[in-house]
Amino acid sequence: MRETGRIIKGIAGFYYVADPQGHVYECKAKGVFRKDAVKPLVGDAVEFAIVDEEGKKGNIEKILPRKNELLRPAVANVDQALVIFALKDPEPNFRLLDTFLARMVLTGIPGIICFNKTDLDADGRLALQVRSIYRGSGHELVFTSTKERKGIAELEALLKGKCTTVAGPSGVGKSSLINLLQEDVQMETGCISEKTARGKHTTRHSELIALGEDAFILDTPGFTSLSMDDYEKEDIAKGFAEIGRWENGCRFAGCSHIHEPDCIVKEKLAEGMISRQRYESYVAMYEQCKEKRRY
Ligand SMILES: Nc1nc2c(ncn2[C@@H]2O[C@H](COP(=O)(O)OP(=O)(O)OP(=O)(O)O)[C@@H](O)[C@H]2O)c(=O)[nH]1
Ligand SMILES: [Mg+2]
Ligand SMILES: [Zn+2]
Repeated sequence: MRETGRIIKGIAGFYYVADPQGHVYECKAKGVFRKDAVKPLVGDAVEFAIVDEEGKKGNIEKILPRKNELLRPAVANVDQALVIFALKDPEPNFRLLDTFLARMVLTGIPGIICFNKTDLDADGRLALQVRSIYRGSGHELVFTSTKERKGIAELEALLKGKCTTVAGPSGVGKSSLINLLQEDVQMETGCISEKTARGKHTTRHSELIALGEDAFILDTPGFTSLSMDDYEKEDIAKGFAEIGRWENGCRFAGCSHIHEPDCIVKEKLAEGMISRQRYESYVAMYEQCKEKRRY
């Protein structure tokens, strides 16, 4: 008998598929690799055959068409991405954040920025700095502290009715935030466990988690680098709303907004309409993309 379900986790060649009632089957994906040459992703809607009802085992027969898919994190069918950084510990890597955001914009997936660990920014100086950098970016911006349970309701409101993938570097509090958002499942976080004393826990597998009735969130492993190698340098400006909006305003068609005269982007930068931090990310990404073309 064929059932439909959604892949909620994939570990070592097994896929955990939840049916509409929430029963989870441990599935293999024999056939789909060979037949369709696609690798199942967490978030995929699938048709699967139940092999053993008692033992809750099955086999994925078909991956249903995807609305979208991401490479990093490797997930499918998301409505939006919540990219989490810490205000400090670890220090935010703005280049990495801007690369992630640009990739989302170019993929057509709304990106929400969350800065966690506001408790480490007692005077609010870091939050203020971050606000001014992302003011023109078009991305929703929220601040949270899992330690002081701040900003959680605001975040919840943004997640309602959506399937959201979480993304961000290791140690910023992704799993801690998800734990606060849902009571049932506890993701293991980076605290040193007193019982096992095995050290920090870091998320190694993406997992889809239901948050109440109508929201889903994907906890994902942290990443340390991202590139734009799969894009053309001309595309990058479109990944920055505050730069891309001036597309046709420069003297030269195809202006890189770096060395050319009569460049409206450089004018807006000088006027303070575009943040220097964002512009620098853009330039670095553009140069990196150009570099790759030489080889
Ligand atoms: N001060 C402070 N520490 C926090 C906060 N949120 C999380 N932490 C701590 O940050 C560390 C990392 O938290 P995790 O939730 O495991 O981080 P993660 O982003 O899931 O990390 P990976 O799974 O490795 O990608 C833990 O020691 C948490 O206790 C916060 O709001 N404030
Ligand atoms: Mg984690
Ligand atoms: Zn220009």
